[in-house]
Amino acid sequence: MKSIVMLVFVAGVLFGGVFMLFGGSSTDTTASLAENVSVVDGKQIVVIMAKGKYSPPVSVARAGVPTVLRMRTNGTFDCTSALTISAIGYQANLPPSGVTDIEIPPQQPGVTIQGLCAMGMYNFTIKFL
Ligand SMILES: [Cu+2]
Repeated sequence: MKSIVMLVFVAGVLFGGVFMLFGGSSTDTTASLAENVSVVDGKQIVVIMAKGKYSPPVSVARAGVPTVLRMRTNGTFDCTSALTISAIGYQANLPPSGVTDIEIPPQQPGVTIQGLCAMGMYNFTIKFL
């Protein structure tokens, strides 16, 4: 009788462990990342378009890996091209059309980085999970 109780207990721990293992690992796969976030050669690339607004306005990225913020412009003559990201001390004017890569060092989980236009009207955020 004692051994049956023990067996049920062991089985419970095993199932619980397996459930936690799979439950835990599924949360950090690329499936949970936004469409504009990809991982290339261990670096994650977050693509954001600047034109009249920043899109997408919110991105979810992975914490703990080096990140490239890839700003795209295409006939952008509004102030979204004057970009400030104070968390990393970045401030620059993006070209009217083109691609600007901005390096973001690995971030802690839970950190949100915000990009802001020169006049503070438009912004985007990247949440690191
Ligand atoms: Cu602005």
